[in-house]
Amino acid sequence: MGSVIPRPIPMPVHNADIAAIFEEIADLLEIQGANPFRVRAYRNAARTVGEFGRDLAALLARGQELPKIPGIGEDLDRKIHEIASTGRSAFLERLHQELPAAITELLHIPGLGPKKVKALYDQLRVDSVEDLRAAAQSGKIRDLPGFGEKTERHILDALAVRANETRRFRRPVAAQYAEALARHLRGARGVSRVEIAGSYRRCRETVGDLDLLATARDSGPVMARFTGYDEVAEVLSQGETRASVVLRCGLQVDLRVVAEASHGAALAYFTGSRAHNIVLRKRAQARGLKLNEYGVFRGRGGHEAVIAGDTEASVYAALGLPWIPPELREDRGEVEWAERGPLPELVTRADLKGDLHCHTRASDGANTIREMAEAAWARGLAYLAITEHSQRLRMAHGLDPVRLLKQMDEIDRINDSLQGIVLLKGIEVDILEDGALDLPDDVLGRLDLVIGAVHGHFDLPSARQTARLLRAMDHPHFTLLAHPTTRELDKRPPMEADWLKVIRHARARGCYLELDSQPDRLDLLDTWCRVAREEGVLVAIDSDAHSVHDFDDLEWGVGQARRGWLEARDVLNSRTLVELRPLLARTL
Ligand code: DGT
Ligand code: CA
Ligand code: CA
Repeated sequence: MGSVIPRPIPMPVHNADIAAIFEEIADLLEIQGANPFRVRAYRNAARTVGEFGRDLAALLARGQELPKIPGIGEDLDRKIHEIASTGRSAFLERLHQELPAAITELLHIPGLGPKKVKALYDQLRVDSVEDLRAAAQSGKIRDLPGFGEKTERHILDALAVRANETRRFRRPVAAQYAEALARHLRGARGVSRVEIAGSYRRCRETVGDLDLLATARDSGPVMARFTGYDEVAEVLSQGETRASVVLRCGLQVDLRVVAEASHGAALAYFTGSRAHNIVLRKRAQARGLKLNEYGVFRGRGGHEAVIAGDTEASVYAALGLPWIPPELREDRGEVEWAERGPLPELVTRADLKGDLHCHTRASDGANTIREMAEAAWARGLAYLAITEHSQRLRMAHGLDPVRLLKQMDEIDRINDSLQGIVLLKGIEVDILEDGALDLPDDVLGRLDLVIGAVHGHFDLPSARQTARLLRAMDHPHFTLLAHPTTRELDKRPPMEADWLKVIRHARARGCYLELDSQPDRLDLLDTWCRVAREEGVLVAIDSDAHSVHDFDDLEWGVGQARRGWLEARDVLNSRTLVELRPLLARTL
């Protein structure tokens, strides 16, 4: 037998890794005081690549060309190739030689932008979080020009919050790591199934860690393949049937290996949530049964007999329940509901017939109207509303009445030559501080739909914020409230308002609420989706696409809608265009 020399496997690189490198380049360039357009190009590229639906490195590895991505010119394209094949960027390494690497971490501290970081570095030689804490504690920061005592206190507060925070990963980012690792494990000898359980399977917007479940005759080969995975930075623990690792990106992954007979019970257990599991376990106990990750058992001591466990459905059936979709397993009444009658038939991506919110080059999008229409059509959509920003949003090239009327003519012309998809004329009009809309009535009245959105004054007192939203909806042409709470993950909390009142007002005025599918928004939140459903207000699951690739984000919106118990009939854009038109016509 000849000796086997293991072939080095190239380190897998994911879009998130490429995005992180671009983001870091942007940060360092900004600290160096580089041209703002150059900095912006890297930031935009980071966002586009990070949220791009397909794994770029995997495409290249298969010898395919990179798809044309808006905003990615020749130079960035070359850098993507370099990072995808080597995991590194020579340009970033050069920047690192010019500036300490730990300095980028300072930028992630709320309140510290590149200017402040540069000042701290230039004047106090602060180049790490530890230095920053020491400088703030010893009162040196307050004396720097542009800082002051208040800033110093904010820095100390932010550092305290940071110490208590554990990092969570957004769903699309977690998806790339999870799917690649699951695929890798499926190649292990004797493995029949690998599933991703935990909060990921419940479609939470972020995950704390990944929980993988493998079903195998023998745990050895799959365990070895797991701990030996190229992206593993550290093995935290390793036993015969369980192991935990941390990937290079900082994401923790737990693996459990079970036998075929326990597959369903283990999948239910590791899907959670914890609170749902507790409800199930109590229910089992009340029926004289025992439930754990190996199965459902009757009897005690030496006379235990397994009555279920190979499938999830068998576990739920043993407890007198129908199978409950993972998205509902949050102990929000799903078990009682399942006991009394049928659970909702949750909406799927295939139910979406169109999309009511997107941007083109006319405002801050990257593609033309026609490109957006064709991309939406290619993803199975039959209608698409073009909804640019309105004039107040100058940064986003918002449209004034003249430009909007011109665009409406353009849409008519394009519609004449489009097949398979119809464009609707809309606008994402700004809701001003007092609830007035940013464009005149006679212009809004000519559109197929009017989406209203808050883009400023997020922190009004709750009563004023509520009044502002109600007033906007009172407008005769108002159709849909975009990303209602305006929260952005890691950036902005939901606005304070009386949301039940807002939802009931939407019902009374015949308007609708949006669930924006952008992975950092996913707004309306799941719990409010459910209230909207109960109050009889339809929710539109929109992409808010700014480029042709963003239509893929609808998947994340659908996940959130499912967590909100929405069925197809609760969703505005599950209607065909013929069904939709009368719903958009406001008669109030
Ligand atoms: P995460 O990771 O914070 O996004 O949330 P999960 O739900 O993925 O939580 P995780 O990873 O701690 O555990 C995965 C599942 O395993 C969890 O949803 C339920 C189950 N589980 C883990 N530990 C316990 C436990 O001590 N009791 C019960 N009942 N279930 C547990
Ligand atoms: Ca987890
Ligand atoms: Ca876990």
